[in-house]
Amino acid sequence: MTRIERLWVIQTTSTAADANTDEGFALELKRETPDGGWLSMPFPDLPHDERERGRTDQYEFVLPSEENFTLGNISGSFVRIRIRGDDAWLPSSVWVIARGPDQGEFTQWKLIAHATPWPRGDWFSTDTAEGQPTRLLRVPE
Ligand SMILES: [Ca+2]
Ligand SMILES: [Ca+2]
Repeated sequence: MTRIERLWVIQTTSTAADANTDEGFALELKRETPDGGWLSMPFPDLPHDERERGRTDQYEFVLPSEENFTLGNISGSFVRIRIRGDDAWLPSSVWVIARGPDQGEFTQWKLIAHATPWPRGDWFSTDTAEGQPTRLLRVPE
């Protein structure tokens, strides 16, 4: 069982009107243990204006050492993005890639979500008239 050490989120903001935002976000992973709840990690701040229309942003997350998510079990059904405010955001694509410990050429990788195109009605917002505060990154059927 290979432990996930790092995750990357690569997301493009839609070009639709008002798709951009300056709100904060968290990446949340459902723990594999029963009643384990969700691990919530804030998206790091990048040194440019993030989530502008048409912009692609890439974020790296290092999982806390005490967390034990495994490459074999993770999927987009256990990963969600949370918005922290009511300036709604709409992506056009979201990719999530997980990596095990660095073992050189034997390092294990897994693509765990490739929601592209992102459903055009699936806005993020804490204002439920405009969207939902969290959305899973399930691959569309
Ligand atoms: Ca912005
Ligand atoms: Ca907006």
